[in-house]
Amino acid sequence: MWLPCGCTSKYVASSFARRTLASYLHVSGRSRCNVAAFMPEAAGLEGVSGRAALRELSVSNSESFWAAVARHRLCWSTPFHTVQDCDLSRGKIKWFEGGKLNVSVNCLDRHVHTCPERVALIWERDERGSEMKYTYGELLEMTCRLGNLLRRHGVKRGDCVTIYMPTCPLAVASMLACARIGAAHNVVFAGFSADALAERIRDGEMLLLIITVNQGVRGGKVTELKKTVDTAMQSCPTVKQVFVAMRTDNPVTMTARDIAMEEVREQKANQILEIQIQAVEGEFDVVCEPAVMNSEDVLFLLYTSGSTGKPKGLVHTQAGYLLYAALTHRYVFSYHDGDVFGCVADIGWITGHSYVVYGPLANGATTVLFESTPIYPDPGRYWDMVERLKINQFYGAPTAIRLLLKYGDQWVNKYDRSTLKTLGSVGEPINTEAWEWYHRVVGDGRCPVVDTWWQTETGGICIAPRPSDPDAEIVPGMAMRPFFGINPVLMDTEGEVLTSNNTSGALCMAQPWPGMARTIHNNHQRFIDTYFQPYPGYFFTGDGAYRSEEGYYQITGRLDDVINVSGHRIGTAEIEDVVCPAVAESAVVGYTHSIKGQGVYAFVVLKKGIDVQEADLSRQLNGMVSEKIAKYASPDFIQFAKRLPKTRSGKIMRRVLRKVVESDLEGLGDLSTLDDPAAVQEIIQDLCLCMNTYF
Ligand code: 6R9
Repeated sequence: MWLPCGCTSKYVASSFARRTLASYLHVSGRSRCNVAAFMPEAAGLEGVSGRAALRELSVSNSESFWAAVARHRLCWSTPFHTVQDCDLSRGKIKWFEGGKLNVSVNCLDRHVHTCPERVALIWERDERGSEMKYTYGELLEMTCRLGNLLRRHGVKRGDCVTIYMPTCPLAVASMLACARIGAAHNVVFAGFSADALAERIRDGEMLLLIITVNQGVRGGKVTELKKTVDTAMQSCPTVKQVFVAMRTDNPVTMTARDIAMEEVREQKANQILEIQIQAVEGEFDVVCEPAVMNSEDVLFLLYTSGSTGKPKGLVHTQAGYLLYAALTHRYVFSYHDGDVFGCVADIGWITGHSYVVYGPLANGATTVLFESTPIYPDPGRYWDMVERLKINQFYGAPTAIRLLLKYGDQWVNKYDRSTLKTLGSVGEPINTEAWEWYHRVVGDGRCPVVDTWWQTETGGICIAPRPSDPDAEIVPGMAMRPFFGINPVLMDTEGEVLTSNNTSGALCMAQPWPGMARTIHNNHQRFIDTYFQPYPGYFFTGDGAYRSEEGYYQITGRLDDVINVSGHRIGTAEIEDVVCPAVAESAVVGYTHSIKGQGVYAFVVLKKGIDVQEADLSRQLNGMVSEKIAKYASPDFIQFAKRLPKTRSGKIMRRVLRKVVESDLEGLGDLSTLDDPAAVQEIIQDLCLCMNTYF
């Protein structure tokens, strides 16, 4: 049986609940008052008299904390018996075992139960002023229809469905439909090329079905998504069916494998009995029985770049992920019932998963689906949208803020932004100038700006200025404070924990939390090697951080070969792996870029005896990277070199190349391990020439 939200009725009243609640919570009357208003379930935790005490307890007694929150915020069909069973040294992470639930029920049915007419989604379509609203009732119906459709086409619990769609209601319903029937989803960013899509489909041999649209529309430009899928299919023999929805009116060529979603919708009307339509509570006539899922069953895979050429399919599971997304959404942004939450991320990234879809919907929020770009049709797009949709929390990326800052304040001031209460930033460090502009101009100096640090791997926000006391200071450009249950540590180069403040080191987490990824699809060893082996007993984030005198955290950037272009992670090795017959070897590094945060700089060594025009080859290489990966990964600079600086064992010294590109010749460091230090001098000379030809 599925229980309504709040979980105060049947569940808490059961004797099991009373028993387990007593064992997890130390109920105390003392601390009820002020904490209860902030977080109702925390009122029962012993010794919690204020927010600081709550934060402390969430780390020192994280089981009590997470048990209380999980009981209060999720609807369970069977309660969990074990809060956590984790061993970071082995990469073993399990939360809420024994518990059974369905994520789509938590995101939809329980809100439909209490307020079916509440708007769940506002689709801010690319065409300005043509937004569409969908209530929780409508989203549930769409999800159920899709769930039934997937089931009829043989998708079972444990299967995986690839979704290659722009941000739109059907994409959200597809994700939730998978969750409803117990299938995992694998959303692939619709900006990825056919090769990148195919690679992500092939990585999991269980992937058999794809949902896409005929064409995407973004910034007034049409992208041929269905054609890209067709190309990808040439190397994906396991895919049996492709569902195609229509975003534009332009027909596309359909093959025997393709099924038009519109036709399916019409067919369905004639098959009313077959798909078991029942009348439930009056107007909701479409029923798709939710699968009863274990807490640790897979909810989704999401591919992200690592420091090798092969992207990692990170796996998130049901209960822990949903709980963490919901709690962070509620407290970092101070989301309250009735607010309109505007996260402009694409659903193809983890930010879209956690703060466009799962977090807001679990909290019964109205969430915005942004299909366009910050400058289409003009640089006022975001703020016009804020005025029209009455957005209360706006969550975006520093790269867009930097871009808009350059267009000037008038594009912001034109629009009424008085509904805004909190501004968020994610994806990369936000520089002080952009932070201050965001705060002063966009937020009129009255909205807290939360710089949120987190990763695909962490599932949700781990470090952010809020929650904290309403008047607690916020330092520009700093993520600052760990979230509930998060215990960050900094490590020195010897692998020792740095205990003092005013220090920098490798950012690790000393404790597990429910939102963290559970494994890398098909490669648990890589999961262990990447995240748990570098600092045994700790989760290694791959980022460096500085801890200030006051104990606040500031992220300083990646420590591995991953670069961050406009908030999109890309492994340098992925770009280097794009092979061109004329190229003998290449090395890719990131450099500081005023809008994108980081740009891509490629050093290329040609094969002997090759006679090509460098400009032609540059164009060709750029085209190949766009085709094999995505446009954003294309190098900004390509420098042709005679040779690359290498160690005696033959490893390319990217550290040195990074310094050269950043013009930090003082910081080149120890060159004694180089096979031939003259190679660096050659590169420096050529770099000057190369830069001159570009500017
Ligand atoms: C959510 C997301 C994760 C990497 C992460 C870090 C960088 C994200 C940041 C930030 C500085 C912030 N990053 N947020 N760096 N300040 N507030 O972006 O996930 O795509 O997996 O990227 O992005 O380097 O390790 P993902």
